Amino acid sequence: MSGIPSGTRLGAPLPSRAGPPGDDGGRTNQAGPGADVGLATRTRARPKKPSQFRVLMLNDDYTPMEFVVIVLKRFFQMDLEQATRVMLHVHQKGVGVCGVFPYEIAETKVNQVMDFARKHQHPLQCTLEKA
Ligand code: TYC
Repeated sequence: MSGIPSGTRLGAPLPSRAGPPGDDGGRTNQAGPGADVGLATRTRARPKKPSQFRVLMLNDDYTPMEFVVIVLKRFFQMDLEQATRVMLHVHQKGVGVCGVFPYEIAETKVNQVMDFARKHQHPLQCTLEKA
């Protein structure tokens, strides 16, 4: 383990871009050859790419297969074939990926699925995990 958070971009200089006075886009804090100290903490000229989250569907014994297919089509824009494949994967393996999204979108989808399942009185569970 390097101690550098995953997602930290090493080496590649940032494209130059106008910023506040004294902001050089982080270049002055870039370490020299062989030294990675400072790279993880340097000032960012631009916000980080939002981290991604997998939305997971969990199997249960009671939710009808047809309902899960409807959910996958409605909230994850899958066609019938894709939705059926993912539903069967979850049915057989216990868990499956519905999609990968920035946090707020992933969280919204989880809530939409859970609300929809509750409204139809099915115990279907959906959750998210960092990708
Ligand atoms: N196991 C359910 C059944 O046999 C079907 C099912 C599939 C339920 C996927 C949930 O995420 C799920 N009716």
